[in-house]
Amino acid sequence: MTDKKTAQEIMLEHVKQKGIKTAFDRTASMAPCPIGSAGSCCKICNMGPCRLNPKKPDEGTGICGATASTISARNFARMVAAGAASHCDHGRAVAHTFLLTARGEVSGYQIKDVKKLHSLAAVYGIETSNRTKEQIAEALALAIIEEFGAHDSKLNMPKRAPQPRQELWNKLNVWPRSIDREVVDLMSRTVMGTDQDDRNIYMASARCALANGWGGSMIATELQDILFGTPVPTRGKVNLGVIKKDEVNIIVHGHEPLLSEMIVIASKDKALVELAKSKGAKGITIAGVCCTANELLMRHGIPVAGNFSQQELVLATGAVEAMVVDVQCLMQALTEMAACYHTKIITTSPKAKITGAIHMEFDEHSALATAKEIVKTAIENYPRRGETCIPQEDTELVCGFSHETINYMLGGSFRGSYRPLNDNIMNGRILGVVGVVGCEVPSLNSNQAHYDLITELIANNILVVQSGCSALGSARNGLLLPETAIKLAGKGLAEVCQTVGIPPVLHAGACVDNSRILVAAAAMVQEGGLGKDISDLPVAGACPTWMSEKAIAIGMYFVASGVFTVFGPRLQTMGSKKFEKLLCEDSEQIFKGRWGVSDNPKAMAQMIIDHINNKREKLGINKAKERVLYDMAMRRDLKIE
Ligand code: MSK
Repeated sequence: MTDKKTAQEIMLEHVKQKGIKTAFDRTASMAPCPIGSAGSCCKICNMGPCRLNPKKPDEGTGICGATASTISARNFARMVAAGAASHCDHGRAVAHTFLLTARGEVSGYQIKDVKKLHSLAAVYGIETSNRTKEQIAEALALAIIEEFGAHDSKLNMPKRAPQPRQELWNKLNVWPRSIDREVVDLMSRTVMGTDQDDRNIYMASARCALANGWGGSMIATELQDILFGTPVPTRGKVNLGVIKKDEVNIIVHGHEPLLSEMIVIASKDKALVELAKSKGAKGITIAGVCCTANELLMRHGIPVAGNFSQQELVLATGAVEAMVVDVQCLMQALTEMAACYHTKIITTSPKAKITGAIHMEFDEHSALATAKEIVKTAIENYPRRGETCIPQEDTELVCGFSHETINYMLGGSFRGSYRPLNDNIMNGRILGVVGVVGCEVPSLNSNQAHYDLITELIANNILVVQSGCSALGSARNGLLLPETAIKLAGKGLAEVCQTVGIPPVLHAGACVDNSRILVAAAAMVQEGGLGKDISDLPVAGACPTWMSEKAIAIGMYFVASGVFTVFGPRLQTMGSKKFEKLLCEDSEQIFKGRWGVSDNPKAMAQMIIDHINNKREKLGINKAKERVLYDMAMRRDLKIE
């Protein structure tokens, strides 16, 4: 990072001069509730809310007698349930569109990745011979939709995990039965007077989180790949400079790419481009924010204007004709910011309306028509544009590292394989692999926290796989550009990355796509040489800063899959040392994976490095094998047996 003012800093000064407040100002003036942030406020009934003193962990109880540990566990569980619900509902929406596409009831969508369709059909035991791709897709869609509401079944996707992990889930009774059931179960058991045992609540949280990671999220990712294409390495650009001064700018924001994919198509419609020109614009630019941005970036190289923390700043450029939002991570303050300019905020989901926004509802049956209407609305708004302030800063990046791409890049097109990765971990050139996820929050050190952690990891020869807003922050910092990042990587990692042609920080997609990391971990185990379960691998998870409940659900499915996962700067559980011990210590005995917490990125990196070294020692690969160049004398000394 340089001393030059960043685009974000320029925009923050700009809005300050105009007297407009943003989330950065509100963060500075908002002192977090110390009781809530310790997870010690119980508001699940009306006798309280009962507030326990976080300075005296585990002392006192609520009116009903609930201990700090039970209160913390319930609050934690409800975050897991909400986070899982949102990602899984995303999966449901995609499955619904997938079914309509298979039946030919919608236009604009198609079955693009037939190879992936077949491999997913195999997971679900769907017959593929003598069937068209549409027939296979319909059978697959019906089987998947069934998994959301089944009463007493078992999800299919966890069968992709290594055998010992499956056995452990069975033994612990945490194999998810169905997606909706696990969310309902967790909400129901945490109502006043039901489950009062912290460990029992924690186990149910794990089952619900697994229904997300190895269920709803994985369904969303896989079906989106089949519909829109599995990502391959793609170049793109990130930062506020991607907004064009002389074009109609449409920002897509949220998570579900079902409509935004159609907006990309609509923006290329000749009649609409001509209409834009007739209004004095040179063309139409689509740019993204948050994970809708990640989805379009990965598949089409659509530029990214910003991540979660910058959504208001994107509007403050004054150059956005319309911001089209779908679901999740939308700040309510968007409409207030938009009102300072000509910008129209357009909501599109029946479950995500914002007071003051225009609502143009998405329906798969008329998706392209709605998309065209939205683009037209933006174009007609262009002449109303006033003064603009667009920082001229954008950074190039390479993204698109799906599990299939990593497999292909490492092993080649004829036989994709994780063998080179496993071999390089075994010979010590790569120490291990870490999935770095999370949200950048509107504070000035959030981006720095992600940067400090990642640069420390790659300097120590650890390959990083990233997703969500964390990945977009790294892109802004130039870490997704192979040329830049390789300079910061340790010698062994840099050597491997240069040979294979990958950056040391791999962008794997949106926050829903963390399921790709699970599939990659399972593939590493299957490749052999690094143990029999995910928990044997020299891998870890990290989330330097987080905002959404989804992050807690993700952390929980990483841990329940056997991954040491460190969160920062805090978990909302610190009001109970007992519950904290369950998460950060006892979890290891239960799942062979546990939580960690640190508010210091360097310390977080050290925890991870120690963990990875520990795993390497257990695997007997803790000594880096130096390459020895033999001279003639040494060759003569070689004994031939
Ligand atoms: S959008 S959940 S701020 S990663 Fe997925 Fe970004 Fe976090 Fe939302």
